[in-house]
Amino acid sequence: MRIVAASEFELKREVEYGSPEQNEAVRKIITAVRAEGDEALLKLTQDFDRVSLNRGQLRVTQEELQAAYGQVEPSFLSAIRQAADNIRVFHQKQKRNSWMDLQPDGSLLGQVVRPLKRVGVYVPGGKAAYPSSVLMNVIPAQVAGVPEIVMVTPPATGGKEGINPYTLVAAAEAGVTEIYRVGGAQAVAALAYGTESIAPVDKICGPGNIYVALAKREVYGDVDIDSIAGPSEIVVLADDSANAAYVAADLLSQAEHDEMASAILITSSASLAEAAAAEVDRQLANLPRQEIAAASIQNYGAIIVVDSVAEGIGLVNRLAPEHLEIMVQEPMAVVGMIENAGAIFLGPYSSEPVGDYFAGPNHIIPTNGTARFSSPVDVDDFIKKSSLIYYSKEALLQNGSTIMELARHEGLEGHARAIQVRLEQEGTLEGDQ
Ligand code: HSO
Ligand code: ZN
Repeated sequence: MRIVAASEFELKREVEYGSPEQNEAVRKIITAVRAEGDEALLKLTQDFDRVSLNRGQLRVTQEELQAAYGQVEPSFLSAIRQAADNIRVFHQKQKRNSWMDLQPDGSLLGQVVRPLKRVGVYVPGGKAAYPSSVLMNVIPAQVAGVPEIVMVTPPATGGKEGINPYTLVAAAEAGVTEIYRVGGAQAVAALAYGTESIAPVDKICGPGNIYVALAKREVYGDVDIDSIAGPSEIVVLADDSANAAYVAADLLSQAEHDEMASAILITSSASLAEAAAAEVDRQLANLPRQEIAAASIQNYGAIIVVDSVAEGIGLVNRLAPEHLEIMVQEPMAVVGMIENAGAIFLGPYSSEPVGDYFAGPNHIIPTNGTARFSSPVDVDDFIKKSSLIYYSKEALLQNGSTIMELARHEGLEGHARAIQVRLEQEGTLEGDQ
């Protein structure tokens, strides 16, 4: 793994917007699904997934769900339940209450918080179908009170084996209410606009391939979408107290996600830099996903040596990483100075996978420097708020002329008169015409 001085380090950031051909293909798919509904879904599933389904097979049945429980190990079920409990408890803390404030003049102001009614969660097929990500997308929606949570996922290629049973069990445990066997841009179109079998949703979440990402961008505005995730990122900030084997293992834990994942160590210790670089090589040698992790380390990885932890903090804040691990003598003394990071892991025992799977905070976290202005997925992503305004007669009489003043400055006489008519009927119109 390359070791560089802070002054030499340049961050590579690549955001995928797709080729014109890919965008065009996605638009065609969306148009077909809008025009032909289920018929288009079945045809596109045949074309792309090589699976022929009839309309009745689009929805996964209760029996299939039951069968999936029979196909997973009891230890998996127990693990997913413990993780789901922790995630639920954490997200319950984020719930907001509606509120109302009674003013002395008898008026009331407030905010009504309501869950979205129907949410769609995309789950990719194949190896990228992470049960943990199903929990992370679905549980916040469920805690928010969303009554209908729909999952879509491509049918397994070849058709016969059906959907990954681990995905199905995670979905059921998290509280998904409907599951459809459809993937790609066509699934996003179905969720956005509805078909005979799939009712449209208010928001579409979850990761997918480039076609899914482009489709989400395309339907945004007609429905809400979550942000489009980039490859995983980890920054470890460490001093000479850190254990090189732990640092290397944690870097590799994210490098193995994707050839484009980025794993960066920032350290004030030249000896840790050397030791961690050697450890990365040693551990890479027998990592099952060696190829992916090695490519990530090669192209996007770096060990950056800084003069001090303070300089390292400055660099972290500029990178705004998705995940930050702080492995310095006193992590609690550093955390207050971190301005930009999606999730912060403190000390030697808070390895990133603790958060990826289990602790409770969400693992869907802003990437590509967007932690500068955005936050991990949470309950707020699945609610909406309505403002409440009740003005008493007294309040209107007292403030009416001020409102009219503002309206007339904007040249909106109709607005002013809506107030004026009340002031005229109800009493005083002091100092006004
Ligand atoms: N680290 C990934 C989440 C994940 N890890 C899923 C394992 N499974 C995204 O930040
Ligand atoms: Zn991960």
